[in-house]
Amino acid sequence: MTIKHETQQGNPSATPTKAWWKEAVVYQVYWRSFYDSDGDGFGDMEGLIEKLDYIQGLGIDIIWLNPVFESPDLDNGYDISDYESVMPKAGTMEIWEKLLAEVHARGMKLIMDLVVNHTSMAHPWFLESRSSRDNPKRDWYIWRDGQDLHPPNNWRSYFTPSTWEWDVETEQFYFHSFATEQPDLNWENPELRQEIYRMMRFWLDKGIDGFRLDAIALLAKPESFEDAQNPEDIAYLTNNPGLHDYLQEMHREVFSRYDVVTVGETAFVSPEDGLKFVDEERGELNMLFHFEVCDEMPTWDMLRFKQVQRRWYDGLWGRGWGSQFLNNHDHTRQVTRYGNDGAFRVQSAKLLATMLHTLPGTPYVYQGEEIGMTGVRFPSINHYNDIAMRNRYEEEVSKGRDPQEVLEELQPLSRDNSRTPMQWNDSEHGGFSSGPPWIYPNPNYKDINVEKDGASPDSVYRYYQRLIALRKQYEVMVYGNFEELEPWREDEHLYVYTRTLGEETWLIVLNHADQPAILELPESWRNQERVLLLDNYAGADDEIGGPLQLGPHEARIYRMNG
Ligand code: TEU
Repeated sequence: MTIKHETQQGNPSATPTKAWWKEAVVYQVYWRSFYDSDGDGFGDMEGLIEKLDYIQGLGIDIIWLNPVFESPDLDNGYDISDYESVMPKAGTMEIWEKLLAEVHARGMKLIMDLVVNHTSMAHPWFLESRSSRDNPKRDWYIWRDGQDLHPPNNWRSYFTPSTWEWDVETEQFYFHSFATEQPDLNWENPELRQEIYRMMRFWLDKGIDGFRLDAIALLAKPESFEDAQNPEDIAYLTNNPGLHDYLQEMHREVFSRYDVVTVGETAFVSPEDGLKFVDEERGELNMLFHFEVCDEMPTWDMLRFKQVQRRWYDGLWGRGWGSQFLNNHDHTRQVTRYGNDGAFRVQSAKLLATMLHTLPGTPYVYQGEEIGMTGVRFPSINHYNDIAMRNRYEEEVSKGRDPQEVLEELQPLSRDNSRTPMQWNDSEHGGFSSGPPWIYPNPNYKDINVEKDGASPDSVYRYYQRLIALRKQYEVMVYGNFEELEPWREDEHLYVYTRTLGEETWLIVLNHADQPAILELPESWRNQERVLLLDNYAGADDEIGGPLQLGPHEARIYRMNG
């Protein structure tokens, strides 16, 4: 089979092909922070089973489970030491089987988070590989001679100043894109690839419904590891030649044989690159997470966000599929970073949700956003768990920088912001665990928790329920063409766009601001019959023919000529 490498732009006026995973809403469960069933301070799969009705109650279709494989847990499960067993912290294989059955019994699907760019250094494969230069698995990892004990090049990793670690046993460096304890697999080795494909089929044959593929754009490495001009710009770790050959082989050997969904975590991709991963003609992945917002937009910038949405809609629509998210286990909570987690927290949480669920692509709900959970500021580095943050803190302080200044610099984007325990009620530890949690809870759990949200007439959870129910009722929310209304294209606060499918037209109006706004619809829109399908102020609509008077962070969904 010839490898298809050519790719075109998307087709903005097309109607996409239909698929169950395009119509779905995904809920991400960072299980270690979700619910602890046995009081050991860690969330676990038994705890998740106890809360499945809560997730199903939202109208969720797919659960994305962060890694549960055996692991020393230095990077919270992203350092796998056995792909075919379960980390005792999370539970047992029997409990995993029960979880899968309970998810399916509720009509939901389960996708597993799988890390195949690297393993833990405790993985038996790596222990063999590092045991000697002529070990049969030596080439399953990436080993290079240095230059007079210096690393082969000047690349830095995501978590350390160098991607190379010296191994005294065999006197070579091994390559790691993340922590020293996470050696990269050598995807050039066909035997390694086949072993990964066999393992994937092992899990798919158990009945899972797909994979979230971790750091999947990093699989290929360059022929020669030349020095980077700017080692801080680590994009060189991604999208190297040969990547798509591996993904097309993976699709042929694994995904093509099952009715499953695959979503790639693809950092540093543009829409043009992205289409290579998800073009339905190419047989690679079904959808992707790009990071032109979460990696490159430190705080809210509406004009930049609009531009990113335009780029990706024009780049993928009609040919490939994308996702919508503004937080996950690596990125701080959206209402804090991109909304207003103070006076307008509830309205802002609902506005952001309305935006993500009405823009093109599959929406991903990260645990806790459905009750408007916020980021956190712990008082010292010792309160933080995230290996990425702790490594960076040490690196910066070792340069002689003021520790408090470094701490304050790293706090806003620390991954721990979104990893604090799920806040179920106002009892100790937020009802997450009967024992001290593995990570400090956000102190605001007394005010922000599932129980209190549920008792509120302004419940964020109930708003998500209504938003997700609309998706099931109206195909336009999934397959409708996207178009912004001209007068507000360059507005820094108002986001006004339509979704159109056949005769069905929706108008979405968002006022992303702490101030009210008055919106004069264009003549052609002003007098049209309309139905207010959803409004996060639950107020009456304005008179047809008159202006729309929007409160701070007000979001509305209209069905025009409804
Ligand atoms: O993250 C990969 C990674 O750090 C980057 O792709 C980053 O996520 C992206 O640029 C968005 O910020 C994955 C996991 O999500 C993360 O939790 C792990 O620590 C990491 O891989 C290593 O497995």
